[in-house]
Amino acid sequence: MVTTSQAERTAPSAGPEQIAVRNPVTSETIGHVKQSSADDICEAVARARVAQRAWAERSLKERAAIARRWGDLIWKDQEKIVEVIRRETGKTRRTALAEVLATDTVAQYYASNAPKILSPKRRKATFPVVQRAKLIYKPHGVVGFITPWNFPFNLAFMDMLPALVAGNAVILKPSEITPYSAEYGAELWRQVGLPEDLLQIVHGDGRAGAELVEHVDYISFTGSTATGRKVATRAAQRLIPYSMELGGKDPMIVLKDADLDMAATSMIRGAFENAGQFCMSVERVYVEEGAYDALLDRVEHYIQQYRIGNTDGDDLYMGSLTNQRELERTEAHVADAVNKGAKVVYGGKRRPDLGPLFYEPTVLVDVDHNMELMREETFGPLLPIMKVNDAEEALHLANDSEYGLAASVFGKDMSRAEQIAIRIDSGDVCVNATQFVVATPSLPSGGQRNSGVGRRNGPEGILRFVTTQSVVLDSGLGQKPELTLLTDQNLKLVNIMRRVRRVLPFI
Ligand code: TXE
Repeated sequence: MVTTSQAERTAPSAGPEQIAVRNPVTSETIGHVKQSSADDICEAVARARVAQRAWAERSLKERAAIARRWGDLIWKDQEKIVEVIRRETGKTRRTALAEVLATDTVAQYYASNAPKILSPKRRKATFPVVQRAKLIYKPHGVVGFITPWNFPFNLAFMDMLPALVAGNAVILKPSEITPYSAEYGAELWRQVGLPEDLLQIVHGDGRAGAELVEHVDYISFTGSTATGRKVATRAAQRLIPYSMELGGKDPMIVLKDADLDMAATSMIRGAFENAGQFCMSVERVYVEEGAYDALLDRVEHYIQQYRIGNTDGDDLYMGSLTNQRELERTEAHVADAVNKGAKVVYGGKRRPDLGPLFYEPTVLVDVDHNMELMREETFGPLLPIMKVNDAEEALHLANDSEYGLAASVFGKDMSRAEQIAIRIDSGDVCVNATQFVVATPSLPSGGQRNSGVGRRNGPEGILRFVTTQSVVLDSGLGQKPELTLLTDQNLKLVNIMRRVRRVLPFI
């Protein structure tokens, strides 16, 4: 197990078990973390089990109060967090700040709502008066988190927050590409009084992630569909519950009555936020024929104003990509599309003058579903726009995907837009907005098909971290000791209850 103090930044000459962490803008090595061994992980889980018992004894209100304090602290410390995130991701100040603010909204939501969501619930007893039936919630124990590099602060903590409030201990394995945002956030948890060993971080590549799955009582994974499938397979073999937040290929549909300025700016924002390294990026756009030319005109107008750069300025919309593999995949998707007849109307090139991993925000037209960029997740700044005959064709194409994470529909007739939106096979959908489900902490967010299993946020996002215990309390009123349950008296009672419930179903 590697704690903050152990994960000190060591000299670049560190040994083979150390993983180098790089600043993607400067290529400079900013530190190393030690790859956790199987023994490290095993010991971390054992310590977490001890800490969890005492934590679960504390009241929900107390646990929620610590989450609130952590939210307040990250709000106060946002400048420093932004700096830590930027150093290992290369994103803009504003995008890094969005990670902090989004995490805070989740902290505030669960601090306020978890006590009610997890309070014991009364259920209907089979024999009212004689019996009481109730449901109580119990934490799983030790919950493991395996998280990616694209939002290294937000994705490390947004799911962990409800797990902790629910009474679990947590072990986090952040991406080996971006371990320091997680380390910094964990240090802030210690500052607000989270007990020792309740939140521990283990480091390393997939080997550490796979080892973690072997020991925990629940696994929450955010990352690629391919790795998610491996993790889910192992979790199923161990019969532990899990949730998977995986990739997406999110469609946007623009209806002919849409406000085209709003649609154009939203698709630019939605496609290029975090340089497109966002599972909920707008990845493909379908525009009704009647609006197509005017929409393209608006996109070309606004894209000229979309500033990218490598400075600290708050006037930038897009920074560097975080990893070389994504840059290469983005280029490969553009090359494949152009070979098959697509046209690049804006961007389409690397920007080595800004840094080794910069790529221009890129708009493509004349695209179709034979092209990789309309079917595979890109994780780079591409915006392919396709003309369709009508909304039905747009819907058909939107649903022609192995993914089903988020989607959006733009149109002034809100009820028509909503009718179309809810026919898209996705876990999240917005009308005249993009990515706003995940920014609404009261709503469960997550994917269908290859985009995942389970939901984060909302009551569903905390209920996944507890198991239920159902309790029946029988007063024994009017009962005699009997060797069978189906006595004549009980049979009469069943008969009466059946008739009563036909008339008064709420009893
Ligand atoms: O993900 P991986 P990568 C998508 C996106 C991206 C692709 C690959 O398309 O291009 O995934 O990204 C750990 N057992 N998304 O390679 O490999 C790993 O160390 C257990 C979508 O970064 O899935 C890291 O902590 N764990 C996405 C985490 O899994 C393993 C976010 C994610 O790594 C493991 C990121 C194993 N066998 C990428 N192998 C989203 N949904 O937001 C690796 N890991």
